[in-house]
Amino acid sequence: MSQRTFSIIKPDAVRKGDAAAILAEIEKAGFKIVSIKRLSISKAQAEGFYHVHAARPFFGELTEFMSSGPIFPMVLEKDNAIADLRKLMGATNPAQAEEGTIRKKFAASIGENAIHGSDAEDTAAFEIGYFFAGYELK
Ligand code: DGI
Repeated sequence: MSQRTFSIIKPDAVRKGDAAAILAEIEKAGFKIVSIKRLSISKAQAEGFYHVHAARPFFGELTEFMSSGPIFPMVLEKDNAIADLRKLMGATNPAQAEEGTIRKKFAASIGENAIHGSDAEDTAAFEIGYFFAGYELK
């Protein structure tokens, strides 16, 4: 069944000029890009997005990083999109990411790991709504 997920090309990848190469991997893997934009978010906006991680020791570092430069939030669609994007991304820590994954190719560290992807249907719905209005998702 066709499913939507939410992804972000993170500031490290945008800074390195890897955004288009990552988008190419995503399209090659069969995802349709439903909507995409380039913007910068404030630390407070990053804290709202990552609220589930608020108690984690890396929360400050994570939200500082995510507000450190432009990002590309996007909505992607394909059969099994949520699980398939997680597979394409690879492990959170690029040192543990499988060969051929986006994080293996483009991420430098567990903190600066190139790409975000929703981990479940409810988080995908929250995350899509955080960055996109309904009229942007036709
Ligand atoms: O769903 P993931 O992005 O693979 O990973 P997650 O939901 O466990 O964590 C969300 C993000 O938080 C992750 O992409 C990078 C950051 N993070 C996770 N663990 C660490 C971390 N950042 C730092 N600096 N150190 C960590 O141990």
